[in-house]
Amino acid sequence: MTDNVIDSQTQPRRALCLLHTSDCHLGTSPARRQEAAFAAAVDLAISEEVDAVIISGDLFDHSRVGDDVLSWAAAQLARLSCPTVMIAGNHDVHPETPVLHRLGPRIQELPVTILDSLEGATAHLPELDLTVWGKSMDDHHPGFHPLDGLPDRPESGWCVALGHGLVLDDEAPTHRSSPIYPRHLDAIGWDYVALGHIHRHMVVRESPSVVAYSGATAESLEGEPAVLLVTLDPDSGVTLHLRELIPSLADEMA
Ligand SMILES: [Mn+2]
Repeated sequence: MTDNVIDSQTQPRRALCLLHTSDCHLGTSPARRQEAAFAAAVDLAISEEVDAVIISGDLFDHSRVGDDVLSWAAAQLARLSCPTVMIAGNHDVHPETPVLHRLGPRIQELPVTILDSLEGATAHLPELDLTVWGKSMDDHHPGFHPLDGLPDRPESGWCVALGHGLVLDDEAPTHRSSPIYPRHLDAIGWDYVALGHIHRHMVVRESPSVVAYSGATAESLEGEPAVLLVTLDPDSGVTLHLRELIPSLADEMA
C-alpha cells in the first residue's frame, strides 16, 4: 500500500459552514420586507465566507411573481461565490409553470443547483466533499412525503438532506399535507436534515441525524429575520447557530 492510498483513505473531512434558510417568500408584497431579509442573508453568507447556501423551499411566495422579482433574486444569488442548492416548497411549485423553472435561465451561469426531481435528486459538490439530496413536489398534499426515498448516506464526505414539509409527532395517518413521520427521521443516517415550511426556527431532533427548521428568512427569530449557520466539524459534529439578520432599510424601501 502506498502512502498516497493511505492518505486518501484516512484524510479527515474538513469542517464546513453552511447557511441554511427557507421560506424566503420573495414577491410577497410591495413592502419588500422579505427581500430585505434575503439580501441581509446573502450579506451574512458573504461576510461569514460560508461554504454553501441551502434553501429548503419557498424561495418565492407564489408562482406568478413578476420577472422583476426573478431577476432581483438571480442578482442576489450572483453575489455569492459559494454554491447554492435549493428545492421547491409548496409556495413556489406549480404543475404547469414552476417558478423555479422561470428562474433557471437567469441562473445558468451561477453555481446554483435546483433539485427538481419528483423522485429526489442528489447534488455532489466535490470541492466541499458534500452531497446534498432533495426532492421537488408537484403538489402539496397528504400523499407527498418529502424525505421518502432518501438513499443511504454516501460512503464518504458530508451529507445533507433537504425537505419541505410538516414534521408530525406520531405515525397516525393525517390529512395534513407533505407530512414527515417519525419513521422517516428514524431511518436517516445523514449528517444534517435541513427543513423548510415552518416559519419559526426549531430543532426537531439531534439523533440519529440533526434535524432542524431554519425558519423563514424574514421571521425565524420570534418574528424577526434570522438564518441558521450549520457547522459540520469532524471533531465536534453538527452545530447550529441561529444568526439574527439586520436588513437594510434601503433594500426594504426600494
Ligand atoms: Mn411552505
